[in-house]
Amino acid sequence: MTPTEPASEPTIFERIIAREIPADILLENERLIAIRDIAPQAPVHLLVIPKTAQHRTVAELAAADPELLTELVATAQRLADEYADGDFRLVFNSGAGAGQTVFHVHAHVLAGSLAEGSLA
Ligand code: DGP
Repeated sequence: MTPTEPASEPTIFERIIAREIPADILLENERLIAIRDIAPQAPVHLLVIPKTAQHRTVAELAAADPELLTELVATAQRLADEYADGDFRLVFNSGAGAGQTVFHVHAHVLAGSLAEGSLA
């Protein structure tokens, strides 16, 4: 970002990470946080969120920090083991046209039957 560009507003996830907004936090370490989705589309609907706000989409994360993406996937499995029977869907919405509403990369971890018409 150049000095003339305005700083973008923090996303809702940055505000959750900063504890400015409450959330049901299930797991947190230096690089990731996992919370329950506020509008669950399945009996288990969790979000795994890298703490860095640098990456908007999963492709950006994969290109910049593949180890963090690998850690995110392993974390999704751990959560599915703990909060479901170990089976889960992992959904990354990439771009507004695909339903992404928060432009801070995050994975939806879904277990159990999805709500009608939903892929998170
Ligand atoms: P996406 O549409 O892929 O960008 O997913 C964003 C998700 O974030 C969506 O499923 C709803 C969830 N969400 C939005 N605001 C909040 C919030 O304040 N708290 C929690 N826990 N989840 C939120």
